[in-house]
Amino acid sequence: MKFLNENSYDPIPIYRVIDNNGEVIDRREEPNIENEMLLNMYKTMVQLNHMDKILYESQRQGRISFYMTNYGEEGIAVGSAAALAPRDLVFAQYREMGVLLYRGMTVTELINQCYGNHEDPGKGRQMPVHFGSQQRNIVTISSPLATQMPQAVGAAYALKRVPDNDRCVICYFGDGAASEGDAHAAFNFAATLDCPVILLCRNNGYAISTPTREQYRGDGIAARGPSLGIATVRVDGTDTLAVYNAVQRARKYALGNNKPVLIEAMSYRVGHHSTSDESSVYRPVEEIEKWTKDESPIQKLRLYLEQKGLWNTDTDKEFAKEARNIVLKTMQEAEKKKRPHWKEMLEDVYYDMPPHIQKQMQQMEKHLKKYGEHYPLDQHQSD
Ligand SMILES: Cc1ncc(C[n+]2csc(CCOP(=O)(O)OP(=O)(O)O)c2C)c(N)n1
Ligand SMILES: [Mg+2]
Repeated sequence: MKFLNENSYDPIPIYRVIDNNGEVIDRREEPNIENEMLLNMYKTMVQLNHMDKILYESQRQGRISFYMTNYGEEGIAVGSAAALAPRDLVFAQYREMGVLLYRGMTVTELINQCYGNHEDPGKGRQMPVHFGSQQRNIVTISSPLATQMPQAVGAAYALKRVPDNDRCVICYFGDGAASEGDAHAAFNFAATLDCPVILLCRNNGYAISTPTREQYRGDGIAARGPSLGIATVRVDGTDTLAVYNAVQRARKYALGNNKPVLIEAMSYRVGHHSTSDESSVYRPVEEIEKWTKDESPIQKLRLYLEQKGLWNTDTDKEFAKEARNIVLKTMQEAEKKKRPHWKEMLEDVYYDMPPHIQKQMQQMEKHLKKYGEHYPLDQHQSD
């Protein structure tokens, strides 16, 4: 008799396409992506980076209430989005703004959401970065961790039942979210119901202050896949081309076989968890420096593009300026836009407003007629 443990197996290797200098490790694995698309991927990552810098600062200045940066994980969002079809359904966690940008959400739309002004499709009823877009097949983000996971699997099951289905589902989640009960339920439903879903774990080393060494035992999230009968790969999440290949092949496999795929993308959360966190309290700065200096996904893709003769220092500087200016200009515009009408807070929950909400609306109306001067109504849209 012999007990098996994680040392009974070799660790699952990390799939890579380029090294830290942007050099292709094995030419056979270099994806065949057109130059224009490669540049678009890189530019989206740079745009995301400038949005992060400015929106983070704008929270510090009290202009928005909350923000979460994507530093270090730009390649996961953009590499995966580029490998999907726009019709594929996205269930995200909250650190995947690059997917939305790549899907064509404009800087204006994203910033309007963060400001919660009247042009925000959520009408200011969600926290910043809780985006959604029906038009782009992106389901609105939920704050409670792992909410999206059983939902994504259920949606994939529904798609499978559509005749001649050509859409898959991608579900993004963090290493911390993977500890939720819902994550385990989602994995097992995906496997046993044979759902065409890509379960993409962003393993960035932390769940707020909890490092992954305290989050799980065994060989990470990837090791759970084979045990449940899910095709699995572990990739370098700072290597945009490796993420691209993994998701492209996962999509083909998921749709071709009506089966799930688990991808564990290894990366590092370079920024604080959110604007409500101060990570220097629980991790050494040297760790952050290492990942910023050697493992930046933006830098790796830039070096690859430079080697292909598609990009250089001048184009980089010029684009960075453009990317920064568009964020600054959009922010100024977003700030001037009025907040939603107060009535919006009671609308859209039910298709037809039930009597008890109608009553609250009338009470509020009466209240504001009498005491309106005590509220900043001039900042909101009016009738
Ligand atoms: C059910 C639930 N518990 C706790 C939280 C608080 N919370 C928000 S984000 C987070 C960490 C999640 O870490 P991870 O899934 O690794 O994602 P990352 O932030 O690293 O991208 C926690 C504990 C929550 N939102 N929902
Ligand atoms: Mg994490």
